[in-house]
Amino acid sequence: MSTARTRAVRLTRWGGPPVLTEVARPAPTGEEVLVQVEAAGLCRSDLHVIDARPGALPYRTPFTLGHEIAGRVVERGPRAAGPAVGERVVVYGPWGCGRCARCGAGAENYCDRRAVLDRDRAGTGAGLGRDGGMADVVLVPSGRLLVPVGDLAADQAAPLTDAGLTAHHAVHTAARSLADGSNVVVLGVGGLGHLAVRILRATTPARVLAVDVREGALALAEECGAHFGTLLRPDTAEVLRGRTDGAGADVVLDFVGGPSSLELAVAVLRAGGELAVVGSGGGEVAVRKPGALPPGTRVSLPFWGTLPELERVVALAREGALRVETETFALSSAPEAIERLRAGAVRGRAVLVPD
Ligand code: FEH
Ligand code: ZN
Ligand code: ZN
Repeated sequence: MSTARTRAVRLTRWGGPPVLTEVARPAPTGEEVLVQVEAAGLCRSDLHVIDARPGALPYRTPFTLGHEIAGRVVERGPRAAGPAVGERVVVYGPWGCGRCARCGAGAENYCDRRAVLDRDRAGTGAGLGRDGGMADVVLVPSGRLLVPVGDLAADQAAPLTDAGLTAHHAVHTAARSLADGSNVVVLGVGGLGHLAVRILRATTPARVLAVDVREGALALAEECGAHFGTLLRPDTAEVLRGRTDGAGADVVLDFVGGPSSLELAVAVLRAGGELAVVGSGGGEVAVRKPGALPPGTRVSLPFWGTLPELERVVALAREGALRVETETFALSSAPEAIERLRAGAVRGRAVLVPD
């Protein structure tokens, strides 16, 4: 009996280019669920995976890329639970052990057994050592990892699982400092930053001040509801303090995480404020006393988000409170999309759609 073939964008060797190739269509067993992919978002972390040196990541090549997935359930293993065949879903991306206390609470992004999974090179999720969603189909280990999306458009749904969820988790982590009259600075208004602006305006009373190096990104920030936007320049800290009556930022959400964004964060933080470093841009900030960080600063390194938060993000989108700015590309144009993202030339989130 011939095995059906499907297409996938795969990393076949470390340091090599992703290639669109054919793979055997997987058949779900046990609790597994097979999802027909309708859209897969492209993330800066995909670039980190693609560019990783051999041995830098605890994954074995070859595997299919893509950890931001929306689609339709097409087949279920005999012990599968969750959404039925035919239901449209998004895939929760952090695949933990499924058994520890964190996973039991839906926080597989903080699985207690991550080190064991890494040691066993089991992969940390779709497109992250396990076959992902830049493909025609994706095999999901369990129905617990699926969230129904109803008739939400696929290009709107897929980015919710990473860009939306990560932005929501970062905002939620700093929620106690986002009271009425507070000021929040969003550094980087790309795939995650623009959704953070929308989530801040939809769920908090804080004044939102956005910073980016691109005029287009500031225009997007304004469309998403930012109260103020400014380009990153040597005097940006003074400009932001001027806009906050000298107090500075109660919260800084740094979606870049690079040297210059963190330098600005330290310069603009209010005493007793919060710094959430979300982006992995290679910057660092010394946490010491006395030091550059103002007294009382709380620093967090939020990572992805929890299943309950993903359900909340999907609900916000289905209520129309969270529209994602996307640029769609055909699956076969994945290399072009990857290079556009690398060049910072994508408005909002790049989303691949099987052609
Ligand atoms: C995923 C996997 C590894 C590192 C970072 C990420 C983020 O894209 C998740 O939001
Ligand atoms: Zn990501
Ligand atoms: Zn776990």
